[in-house]
Amino acid sequence: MTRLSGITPSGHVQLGNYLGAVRRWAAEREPADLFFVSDLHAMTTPNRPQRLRALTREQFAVLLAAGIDPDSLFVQSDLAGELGALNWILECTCSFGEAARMVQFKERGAGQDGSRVGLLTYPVLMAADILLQGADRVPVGSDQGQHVELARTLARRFNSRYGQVFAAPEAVVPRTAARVRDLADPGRKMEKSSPQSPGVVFVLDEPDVIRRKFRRAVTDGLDRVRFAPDEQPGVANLLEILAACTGTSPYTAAGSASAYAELKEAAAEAVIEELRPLRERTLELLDDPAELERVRAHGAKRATERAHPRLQAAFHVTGLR
Ligand code: AQP
Repeated sequence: MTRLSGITPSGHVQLGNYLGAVRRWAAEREPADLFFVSDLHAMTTPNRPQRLRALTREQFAVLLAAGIDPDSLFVQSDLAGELGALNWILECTCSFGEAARMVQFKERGAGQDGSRVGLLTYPVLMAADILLQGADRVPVGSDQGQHVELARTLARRFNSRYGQVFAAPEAVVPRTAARVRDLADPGRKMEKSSPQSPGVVFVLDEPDVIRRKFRRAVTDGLDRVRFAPDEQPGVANLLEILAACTGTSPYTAAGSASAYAELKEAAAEAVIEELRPLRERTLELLDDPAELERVRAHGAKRATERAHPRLQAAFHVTGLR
């Protein structure tokens, strides 16, 4: 069984990415699991080249610093040639109607003349990411389930049209659906592409910046530290963060503070302690570009070697080579 997970360099890695995904990837990984920085996907929306390059490096360093095995880690664009080739073959396996029916495209791009074609076709590129590496399990949030379903449809259609080459992947829902919310707006999830929000905590934030963001966290007027997500979403978010960083449950965490100020301080200090080794190791790696490049080249070589036989088989059965 091979699981594949990615992170898009659309912003700096935030606390939700770390607690909900990266920390688990490192802790629960199986030998065959694969992780990648999906820089090609970041191009579906406007971005600046220098920023994209810097964010890709930073995310790669964070994944390494979190303890992900260098053998299973790569940057998507390091396989751009192989992915581009398979992407084309899969675009010619996918109908326009199927791509246009993707909910994310309908929400973000449909009907807008200026939206990028890549926004329409990126689920096909995502299928190429999955099929090229032979991944059969793809952990995703509910918003991405439809894309994995498309990858499954394309794998099956390709296999029945040309011959068995690809494993048909399945979406898997991560064990606990942790959703870290924006501290300034607990009605929405924390997102890395909202850097202007004062409620997004980045994993490389200085401790004092983290303290300030928690001090300003939005709570409510009930003045009662209790885990009641529907009634008190801001307080519940703080309790979930505190619990995630101290290895306890939000209900137990509720017993550790009697006032909001105390809870905010406890959550901030727990986050600072949780992130300290990650931050230090990431900064060390970013200070050593040669080592980072060496690990990246190693990951690219391993991923290309894994992809090659499958791509050759796809070329062969389609009559391309
Ligand atoms: N707030 C969150 N709580 C828990 N998990 C989260 N993830 C993202 N936000 C939270 C998980 O992080 C992994 C990598 O995310 P992604 O880069 O693939 O894209 P995303 O889910 O769209 O993340 P962001 O931060 O919200 O990015 P933008 O702002 O670009 O949309 C995924 O496993 C995701 O579930």
